[in-house]
Amino acid sequence: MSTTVTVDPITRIEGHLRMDVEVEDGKVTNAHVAGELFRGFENILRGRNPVDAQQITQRICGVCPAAHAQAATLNLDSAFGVTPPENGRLIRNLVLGANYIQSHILHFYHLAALDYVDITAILKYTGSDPKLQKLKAWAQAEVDSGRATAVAPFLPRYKGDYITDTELNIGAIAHYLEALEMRRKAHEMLAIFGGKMPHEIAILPGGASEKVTVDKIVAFQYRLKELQTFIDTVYIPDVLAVADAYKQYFGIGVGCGNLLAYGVFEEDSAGSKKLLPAGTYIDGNAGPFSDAKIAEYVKKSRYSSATGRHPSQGETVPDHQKKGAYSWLKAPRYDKKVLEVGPLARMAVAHLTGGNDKASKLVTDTLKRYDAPISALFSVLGRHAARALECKVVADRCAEWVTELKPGKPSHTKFEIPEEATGMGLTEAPRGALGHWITIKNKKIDNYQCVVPTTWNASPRDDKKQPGPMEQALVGTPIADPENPIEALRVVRSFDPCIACAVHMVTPDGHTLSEFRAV
Ligand code: NFE
Ligand code: MG
Repeated sequence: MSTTVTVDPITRIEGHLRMDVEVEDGKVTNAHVAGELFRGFENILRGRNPVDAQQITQRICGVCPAAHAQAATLNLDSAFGVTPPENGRLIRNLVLGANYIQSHILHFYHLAALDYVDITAILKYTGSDPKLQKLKAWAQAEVDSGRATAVAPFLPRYKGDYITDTELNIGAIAHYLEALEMRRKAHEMLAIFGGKMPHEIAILPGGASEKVTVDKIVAFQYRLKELQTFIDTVYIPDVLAVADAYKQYFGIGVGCGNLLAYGVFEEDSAGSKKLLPAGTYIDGNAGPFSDAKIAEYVKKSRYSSATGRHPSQGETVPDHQKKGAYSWLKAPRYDKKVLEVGPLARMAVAHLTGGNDKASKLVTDTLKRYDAPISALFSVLGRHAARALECKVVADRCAEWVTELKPGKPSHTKFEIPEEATGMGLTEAPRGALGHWITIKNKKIDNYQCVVPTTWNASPRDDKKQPGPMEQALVGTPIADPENPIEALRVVRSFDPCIACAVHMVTPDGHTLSEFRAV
């Protein structure tokens, strides 16, 4: 007999995601994931000055605004026919790189680790670290209060096979706190060249508005050095420690097995060479990427607009009562196939195409450590490992880019808004392939479309009934106790979903629809 397990909303991710899984004989046999909010940004952009897209699209999300700024700016660069000077290109890479570092650390420590680490171990702490003592005192007082909401947001939680070694748990909790500090430093690093975080203001069509000075270079460098040390000596070892304790998760959460990367971090002003290359991996073969093969399907999505459109021709007409539809996410497909995006896609494409030797060596060495075949990458642990290793690749390259900046040289090339033009901006957000498309008429935005990473990964079934990558990854997941589906949540969270990016809700008059508190 099968049981349907619903988790809505899934906590410790960005935004609202719902999961319905059917469990039979202790395994997931079918899965639906759904974005529960409408994101109307495409419609907000119509009729506005094209340059506003850089600012407005960043409001899609507070976690990855730098990626939206980058996609919008590349989109406008292509529509306006401008390219950035060297300083502009490097500043863009440093701003986006700082956001990658912050986002990957956020995901592992603050969104995913508590699926494995037993946070209640803090009550057993006997050491002298003042931060841990303070956390213990707070947790103890909360427990003693006996309130139903005590120790929120850490408790209540699903029961599960958490790490039992107290020392390992306490060490991980200490790193949880340290990671908060590290993220602050990464935000500061971004703000040095981006003006502020979130929603930076310095990346513009034609380059960047910040002037390069020696003090900014040094301010960036000393923070980055600390982050590099944290990545090498804390983050990567912690991911490997979780992998050592949960080796079975190299075989859980496999997914569609197809990967897509648009490529990211321009290594020349024309953008023809990227640090992490564009490419695909489909049905076991690595191949090139062509944007012409992208289309968004809406049969099961709450839109009445046309299905199967290339994003440059895309429409966003919401239809909340559409029959048979179950998600506010569209279903992007590549050549009609289901593809996963994200750090795993980027690192695997870099490895398989030989596009980045350092990434390739890190992937090979990690697989060797576990005596694992390349197929082991398609898993919960494969995604976590790829994210941590990518964080190192990006941080180490940022340390080189910052030394290539030239104080006193320009960061920006002038642009003019054309009467009519089309544009495309393809980049990679921390969570995967991100594309913006624009049509300009009378110097105003006539159409704007964003296809974001989580739209790919958490997409619903398409017109051919093919489930999305996350839906496919859930099938086969062993569930020890349907009342506590922690294993399925580990699969979902390994993708680092952000539904805030994938959808969004507004009312025309800005009224509050309802208020609630999740405990
Ligand atoms: Ni809201 Fe985003 C990233 C983008 S997500 S976090 O990374 O673009 O799908
Ligand atoms: Mg869209």
